[in-house]
Amino acid sequence: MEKIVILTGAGISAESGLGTFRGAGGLWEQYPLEDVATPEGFARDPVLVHEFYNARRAQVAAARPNPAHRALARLEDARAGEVLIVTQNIDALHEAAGSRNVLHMHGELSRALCRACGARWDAPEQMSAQDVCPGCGAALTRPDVVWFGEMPYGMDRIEAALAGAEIFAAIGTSGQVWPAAGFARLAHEMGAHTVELNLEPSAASADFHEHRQGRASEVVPEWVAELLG
Ligand code: BV8
Repeated sequence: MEKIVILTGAGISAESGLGTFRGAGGLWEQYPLEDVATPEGFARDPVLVHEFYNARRAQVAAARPNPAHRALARLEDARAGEVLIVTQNIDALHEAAGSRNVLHMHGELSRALCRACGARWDAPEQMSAQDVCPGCGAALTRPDVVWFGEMPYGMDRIEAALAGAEIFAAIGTSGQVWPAAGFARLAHEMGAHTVELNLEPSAASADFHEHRQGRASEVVPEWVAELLG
């Protein structure tokens, strides 16, 4: 199991130009969460939901990793096999920065899923309700992201990694979405040193031994430089 488990949220991608969810002008203000990030919302209006994710897919296509993503890739290179990134983000900026051991617990914008047969494939830039599954031909495709009320991906793998972690860090997450919001407490209870790197305190701040306040593009490279001594 990896010694360093890092949970990332929208805040690590903010300086790459991608919106966060709960800050001023956050994504959920423009689009009510119930309408675009729940299975019910998708059933009600698949056109609106595809529009929402098509807009984000276009935004992500223009985004580049920032120094925070790159610092985590350096950490993984220096500590081979010892770093796991569990990201709540559905962008691929960790991979673009060179990280390899990345688990997308809320799915990926770049992937599509068939609701009929469960097939997964690389999503086109723009998805529509008329798309058909390359596997079974059903016109029942959806973005391969985890909506509210759906089970996040990789939970067994995540819980095993938290149990063995020596260090647990959370970067750029507000600690308001479960079960990710409970990871710090779990890691803390199982003996890990817990570090929160964020612009401001989060809802989970009490679960962390250490806090490094500032923008990810500054505090994450500093933290990694210290770890690599
Ligand atoms: C589930 C994908 C159960 C789509 C998303 C208790 C236990 C279990 C579940 C629940 C529970 N209580 C409530 C629930 C239900 C629900 C939930 O948590 N609701 C909340 C709103 C109360 N949870 C779920 O439904 C989850 N599923 O639990 O299933 C189950 C059990 C059995 C069987 C079936 C199911 C699924 C949740 C996943 C939802 N999908 N996204 C998409 O992206 O469109 S969640 C969405 O919000 C994002 O993925 C993101 O992960 C998540 C959290 O947002 P953050 O990443 O934290 O971003 P946010 O904007 O909130 O904060 C940004 C932070 O960055 C801030 O702190 C800010 O200060 C900081 N920041 C900003 N700029 C910078 C910065 N930091 C550093 N530098 C900067 N420059």
